Amino acid sequence: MPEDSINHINFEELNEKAISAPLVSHIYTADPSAHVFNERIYIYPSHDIDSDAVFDDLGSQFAMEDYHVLSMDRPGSEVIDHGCVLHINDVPWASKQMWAPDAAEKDGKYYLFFPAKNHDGIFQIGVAISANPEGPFISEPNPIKGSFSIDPAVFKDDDGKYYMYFGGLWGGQLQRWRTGEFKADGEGPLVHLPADHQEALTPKVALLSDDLLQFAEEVKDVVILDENGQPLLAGDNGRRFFEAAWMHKYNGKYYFSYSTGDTHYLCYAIGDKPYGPFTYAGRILEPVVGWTSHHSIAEFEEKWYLFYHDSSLSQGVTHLRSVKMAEIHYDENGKMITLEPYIGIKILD
Ligand code: FUB
Repeated sequence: MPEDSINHINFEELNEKAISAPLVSHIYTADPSAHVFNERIYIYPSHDIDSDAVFDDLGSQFAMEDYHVLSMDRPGSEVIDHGCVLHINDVPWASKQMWAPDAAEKDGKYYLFFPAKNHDGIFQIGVAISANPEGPFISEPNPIKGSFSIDPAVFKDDDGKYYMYFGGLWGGQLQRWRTGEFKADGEGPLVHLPADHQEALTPKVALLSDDLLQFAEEVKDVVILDENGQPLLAGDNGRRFFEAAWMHKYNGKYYFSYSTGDTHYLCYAIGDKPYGPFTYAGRILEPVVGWTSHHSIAEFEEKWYLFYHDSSLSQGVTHLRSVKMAEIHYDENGKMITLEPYIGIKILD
């Protein structure tokens, strides 16, 4: 969302029309990854803070230093903040910017997956472990070998296999890995991006090892196709992947969802296998207040919920966001009904 349009928003009216309120307001939280563990809803968000970092298109202002875990008995019940569960000072390999995390459970242990910049300024993805879903988590000494970029989302399939989806453009550095090696040359978010007529950069996926601490295979491309079976193009900004990957399964189909970044939509694409390909299927959420849009999807007692964020509590400050949740619905063909975050108010035309 253009920064100058924030001046035109009446936040009192916007909050009245919002389909949901921030789940917590004592801290800023974003990028919610929700899971149901032991019949309780756990949310693993980023913990947004104000900082002296410059405001730029590489997201330097997202200078987060730790993670909190939120949980609740059920939708609408009291939300507990379990406090700081992992701090960057306790992650030997990381230097700054603890961005969107996710979590998974296996054999009674809980794994927090998180991106951060290493000491060379390159994003990688790490793992931290706890005996409890609410942490605290102890970090592994090194990041996942061969990991890069941001926004890990770990999906457990019905056969017990775990896959990590990840990647993000601009500040998330995915474009710098086009050749398989990190290209450090050039400055700014647009360096190394494909031209508009070329195929869009793809998010990534890898099967995880049995202990969930490493990739068990080479990283693969997640291809998103258009209605003609062709890969989406880089210039298709309203539909192509930007960041915030998520996977859920509905009626036996794989739903890969993501943010389109600079066009501010949450979209999804449907496939028959965890690796895809996926065919673009539509929008989940229209633009929210704030530049970023990021989400997860989880089922609780046979209802489906979208966990997302906006910057309404901070009155539009891009890097001070608040986690929210709203019920989602599917039509009889499995199409997700697009949510408007504020009834009758469009943030973008
Ligand atoms: O929170 C920092 C970054 O902003 C996330 O990693 C992106 O998905 C975007 O929400």
